[in-house]
Amino acid sequence: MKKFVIASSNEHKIAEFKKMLSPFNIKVVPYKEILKDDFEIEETGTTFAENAKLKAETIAEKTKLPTFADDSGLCIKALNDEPGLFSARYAEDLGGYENAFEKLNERLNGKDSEAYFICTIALTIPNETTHIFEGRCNGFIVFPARGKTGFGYDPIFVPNGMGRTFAEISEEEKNSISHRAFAMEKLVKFLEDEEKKKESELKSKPKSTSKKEMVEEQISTPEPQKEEEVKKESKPKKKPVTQTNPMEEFIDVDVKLDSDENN
Ligand code: ITT
Repeated sequence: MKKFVIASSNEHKIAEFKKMLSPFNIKVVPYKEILKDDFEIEETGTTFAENAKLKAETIAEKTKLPTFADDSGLCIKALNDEPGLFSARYAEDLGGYENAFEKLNERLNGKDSEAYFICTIALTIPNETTHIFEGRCNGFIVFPARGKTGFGYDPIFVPNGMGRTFAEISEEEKNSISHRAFAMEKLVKFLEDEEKKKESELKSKPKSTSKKEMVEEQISTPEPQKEEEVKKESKPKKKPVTQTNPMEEFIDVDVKLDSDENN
């Protein structure tokens, strides 16, 4: 079982990620379960990727564990992609989602309601590069709001080809077509590719050819000792200290990130 810390305080997002990643044997641990000090990460970025990176890197720095974060939002084309990056704050400032729906209805005033949800995930492995994965779900906005499942803007968003809002479909259905699911799919593929790369590197590695390995071999096979020398060794040898890596279960996949194509 691999474990990743999630740098999010949004319980709905955390629940979606947990469900999406469990079939891949990946456990998602909210950062608040690990870090005792209660603090919020200020989202000062100007893009979804910047904010996701900021969240993942801040928590990875504090926990020293592989961490991912999602920055997401609803973009309405006729409103210059608003509320977009400020989706959470837009609803907060208006006193909740019901008020935000009302405001958006007023602003759209019957205009074309083409929209999309976007999700950008940043994955940070401590001391390595941060990788970015993006997913989108295209659809349109409907009023009045419909449905009870999901969260946030789900009751006013109808994904293309669905006919029902994100809040009218099951969690499983949403998790198979959502912006978050598409971004997560890319992340999982990346992990699988890294694992395959690592396996084939191990297989193709020639046995004991490098200088380093020859030296190591010499160190591990010392000259046989003379009988007298063996007798002189009266002191018992110290027990070898076996070191365990506290991060082992978190880095079950030893992700080697030496390039960042998505950045
Ligand atoms: P964290 O930063 O702690 O993860 P947050 O909710 O503040 O939580 P964001 O800054 O990424 O996260 O804001 C995302 C907002 O976009 C979210 O609060 C909703 O308003 C909206 N949103 C994103 N994905 C959504 C989804 O699947 N369904 C409905 N609304 C969504």
